[in-house]
Amino acid sequence: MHIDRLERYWIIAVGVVFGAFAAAIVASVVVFGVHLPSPVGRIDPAKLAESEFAKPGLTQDSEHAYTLRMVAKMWRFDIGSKEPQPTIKLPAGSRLKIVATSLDVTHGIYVERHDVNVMLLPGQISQVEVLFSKPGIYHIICHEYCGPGHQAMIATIEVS
Ligand SMILES: [Cu+2]
Repeated sequence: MHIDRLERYWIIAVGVVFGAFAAAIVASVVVFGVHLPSPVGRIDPAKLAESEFAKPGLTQDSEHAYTLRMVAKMWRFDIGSKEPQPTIKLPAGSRLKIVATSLDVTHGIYVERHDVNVMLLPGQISQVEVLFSKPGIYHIICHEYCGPGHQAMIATIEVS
């Protein structure tokens, strides 16, 4: 079969580009450990009271590492406080592991000025880590429309 010279160059160029894309994907997974966000576990929303989410809140794991267990529900983030829009305080340089689930409908967490954007689905446990290197006020915001009180779903992280 005859292939024109210019056509052959284009075939080779396209092959090289696709090869580079494939190599970039493989390198990002193997070398840099990039992976798709995935649930860390499953949980029955009706049995949260018998689970690790029975007492949501902040725990300190080590000097600069904290875990925040959180239940999203219409329409607040439950982190163990009665406040409708709770606040937690962390020292600068803290690494916060957020372990969260939803009690009722699809919610989400977006951490202001940080690379965190996670969906919270009933029946699924989501986990994400975020480093608060600079002092400031950072809001955790529900980014999935979840009903008429959605805009009030805010928690605050005060980093000092
Ligand atoms: Cu919402």
